[in-house]
Amino acid sequence: MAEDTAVALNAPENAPESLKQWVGQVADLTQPDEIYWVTGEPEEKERLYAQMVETGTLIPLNQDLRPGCYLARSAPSDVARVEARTFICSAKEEDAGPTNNWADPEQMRETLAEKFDGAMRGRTMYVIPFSMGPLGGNISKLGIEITDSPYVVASMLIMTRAGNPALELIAAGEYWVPAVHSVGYPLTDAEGNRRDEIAWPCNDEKYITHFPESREIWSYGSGYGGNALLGKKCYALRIASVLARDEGWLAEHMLILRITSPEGRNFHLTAAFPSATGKTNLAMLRPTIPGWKVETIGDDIAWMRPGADGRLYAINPEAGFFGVAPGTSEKTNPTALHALGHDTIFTNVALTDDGDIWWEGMTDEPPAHLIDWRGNDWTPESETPAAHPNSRFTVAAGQAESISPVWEDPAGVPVDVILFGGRRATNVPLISESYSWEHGVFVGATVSSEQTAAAEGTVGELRRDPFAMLPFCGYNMADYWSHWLKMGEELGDKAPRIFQVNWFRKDEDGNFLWPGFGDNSRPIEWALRRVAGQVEARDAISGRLPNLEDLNLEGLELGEGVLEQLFAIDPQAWAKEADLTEEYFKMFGDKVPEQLLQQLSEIRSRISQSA
Ligand code: SAT
Ligand code: MN
Repeated sequence: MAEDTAVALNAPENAPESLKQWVGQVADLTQPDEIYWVTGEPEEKERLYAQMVETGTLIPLNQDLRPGCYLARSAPSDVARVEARTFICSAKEEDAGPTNNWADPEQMRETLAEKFDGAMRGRTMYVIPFSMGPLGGNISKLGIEITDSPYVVASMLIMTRAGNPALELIAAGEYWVPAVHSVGYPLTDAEGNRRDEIAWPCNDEKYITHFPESREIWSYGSGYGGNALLGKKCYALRIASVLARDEGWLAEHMLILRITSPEGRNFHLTAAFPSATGKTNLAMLRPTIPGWKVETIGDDIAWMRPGADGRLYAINPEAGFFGVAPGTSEKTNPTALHALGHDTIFTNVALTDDGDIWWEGMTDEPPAHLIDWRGNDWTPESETPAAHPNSRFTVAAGQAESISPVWEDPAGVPVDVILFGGRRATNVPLISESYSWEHGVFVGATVSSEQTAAAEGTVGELRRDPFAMLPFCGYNMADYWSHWLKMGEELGDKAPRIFQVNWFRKDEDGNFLWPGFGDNSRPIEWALRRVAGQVEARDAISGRLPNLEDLNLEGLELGEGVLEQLFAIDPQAWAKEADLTEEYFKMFGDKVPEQLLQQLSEIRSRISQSA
């Protein structure tokens, strides 16, 4: 309800009228005590952090060991993205498709109006202008996030290019996406009674909502990660995938690498991997083959657009890494670990007695005593993990020693190779090249992981994660496949080559066949040599496979027959999988593009030829 004593807008002079109007409307609805426009200046950060230390939201770490580093502990009920509470509110249900939660936009607007009514009472409402992608770049896009969480402001300042420069572009008339966020924990009630601030305010009821037609985001009740940092999954994937469909580009859940060969040729690769398949490690790959250099451009999201020369150009729309902490070690990902030495926000990791951080997998031996992510004493005898399994680090991408000098090139980098990975104990070879763009889209559409623990479902069952976009596609997944096919037609022979990789194949005793990590550079090298026209391949059911002698295995000891097992293809098992794919496609009804059904029948004919 609008009050007579409306809060001062405090808008900067260059804020356009339409933006001021929208901010005013959100303020009328949420009734904050004050409005603050984020500038991105260094003093602002200092003030914000000091204020969060005071409320207990941030705990300063030992500043000698980790200068500029802080620990946040979330509420135990607010530790991850909540897919069951994530909604695509398209006018028509079929436009959300069978893989999304759809909600009627009219009804959702009513619900949100109720939830946001007075939601920011007693709080400061922050207005964050931000750019996804380098400022002013032709693939980049702008947004405004309104939030009542200073933790979100601090995180957005790391994860996006936030503040005055972004506002200047908006003032100059650039398109921007509106995004509203509240933790849903007002400090004052309608009668003016006040309650105390807590370290991690949030609400048990959560709504992460997207309106693809009006291109808006409204998020209520959570302060954590992708639920609250609305530039990331909400904008850069769900809303951007809709923009990309309408404007002829691609918004993808992909890392971006620059790889330089010993001869000095630069290749650029993007890669989609489902969760728990080592995507962050690949983004910071340290190749074990001599002479090759790998640089990071992005670790999570790629926006890709055809350039004037007809090739596909990719940017990382983000400015930081919001990475899973547990498992990060000097062995698994030294680059990530080193990036966290200063100016990092850690969320839900454990605290050591000397004011440093620790998580499972960081060292072989856990410290004798810790304070766990809930703030309780912890010893190696404790039955619960010290760090939450989804605990995170938030760090500027520029802090990674692997960051590429071209990572902020507003024009992006030309993509040579697209990789799709899954977590497959069987069937899928170490690397396989798609026969065509259509075949590559089929491979992306059928990406899957085999369930390995009973807790995840039936062991051995395939969990599909098409393009690793299952929770991130803002419209009907089958329409998204059609969009990819259309992009392939436009790119023609300038399209990147598509490969499928699988680091997770096992032998009969359940042991991994491939060492992974730095050695993943070996099959990738083969893919790049294919692009350079330097090696032949042989046709197989899955796609084109390396002639085994072409793989660079220098310095790697593989057991007898292991390489053959890594590339073994059992026609019967593939026939079974083709049946599962046919079943899976049925879920999308007649929206499944004809070309993908054609690919399925081509696989079946390759199977019958080889049987
Ligand atoms: O919380 S995020 O959405 O940023 C990360 C993830 O869950 O993939
Ligand atoms: Mn991700």
